[in-house]
Amino acid sequence: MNPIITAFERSPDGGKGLARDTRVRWALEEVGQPYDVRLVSFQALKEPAHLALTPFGQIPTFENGNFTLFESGAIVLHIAEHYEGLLPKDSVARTRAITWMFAALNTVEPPILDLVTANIFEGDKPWAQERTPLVKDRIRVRLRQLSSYLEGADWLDGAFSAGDLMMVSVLLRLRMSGMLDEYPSLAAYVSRGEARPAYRRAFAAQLAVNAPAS
Ligand SMILES: N[C@@H](CCC(=O)N[C@@H](CS)C(=O)NCC(=O)O)C(=O)O
Repeated sequence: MNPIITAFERSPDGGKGLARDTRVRWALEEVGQPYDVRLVSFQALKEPAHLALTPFGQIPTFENGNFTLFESGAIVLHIAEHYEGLLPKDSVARTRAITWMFAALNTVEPPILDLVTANIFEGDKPWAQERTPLVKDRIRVRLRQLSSYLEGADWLDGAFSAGDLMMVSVLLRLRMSGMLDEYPSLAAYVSRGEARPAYRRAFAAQLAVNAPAS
């Protein structure tokens, strides 16, 4: 039986691939593991059947028989550890790749999420216009650091890994803001991720749900 992941029945981004099921789909595609998807409405997210999978009532979740997981980072790590292709075999290199997953989720993603909050959820608040430039500056600090770390390398630490998968997924959230284009090497890094056949299949699969061809 295939693992089952959950995704929005209708993603607020209309199929831009920003909902976090895309990173899980991408990981499964990279390792060549077929999967099934259970689509969940916003209402169903907060109902007991889904809350039994995650106390936070969010997507994505992952089920494999009786084994269940939530949190996109934990799910991608699980996939990377159980199937070949997303983590190096050498234990030091493996730990470094996992470190990059944490860096993506814990150091780079938070200010990017702040921008989403500032623009979408607090856009009508009186402080929004003053706050947005501050949030953008905090993002730029991370982009500058990451860009100088990459120094033209294709991937963060040698071969493509789950660390890159997570970092590219996080950076993609900035595409609409135009901020990535301020850092051409990062924009190119993200484009390399998007060009991977596994990413393209993952993107197409979520798009088929959210913007089905007429
Ligand atoms: N830290 C969690 C965040 C999950 C999350 O925020 N999911 C969003 C979609 S990308 C969601 O379900 N939002 C609906 C809600 O929170 O009610 C993860 O990485 O999986």
